[in-house]
Amino acid sequence: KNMTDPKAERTFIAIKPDGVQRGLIGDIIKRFEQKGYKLVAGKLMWAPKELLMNHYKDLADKPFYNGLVAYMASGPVFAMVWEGKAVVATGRKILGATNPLDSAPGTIRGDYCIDVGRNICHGSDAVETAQREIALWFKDDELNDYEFADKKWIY
Ligand code: RTP
Repeated sequence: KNMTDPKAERTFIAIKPDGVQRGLIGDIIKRFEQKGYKLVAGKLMWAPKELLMNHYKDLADKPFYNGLVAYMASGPVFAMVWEGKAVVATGRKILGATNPLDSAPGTIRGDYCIDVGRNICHGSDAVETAQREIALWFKDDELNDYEFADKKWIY
């Protein structure tokens, strides 16, 4: 696979336990799917604390870190990998600002939540972060290499 192809950029998107409990898996998948991005991997997973602590290790000194890990461990998460041109930055636009009171209407967080501690979804913040997070949450053989039947309708 040619990883220098901009259309092969990948991001890690997770539907947090509140998003799963509130029945938003389908809607969130729909938004990435209808945009034209390609689903490369997806699984429902009750994440171990060690995985979550590693995932959020850069936030370990924040006052909300323990609560964040407890929230993420409170139920299953729907973990996904999405692929396409500029999917990291665009994925975060689809999610909306971290604090749902700042997220624009039309974004996932803007449409569905209020509290930064219950903000429904996660998206990688940079291409390098995405690579780290994908490797943390998925085995190589869980990442599906395939092409859309006819990409000319998207690119
Ligand atoms: P995410 O990783 O979840 O996409 O969020 P982010 O990069 O936009 O935000 P970041 O600052 O990395 O925070 C990660 C998650 O921690 C929770 N948080 N709580 N003040 C608080 O209580 C607070 N601040 C952040 C949020 O769930 C946020 O998504």
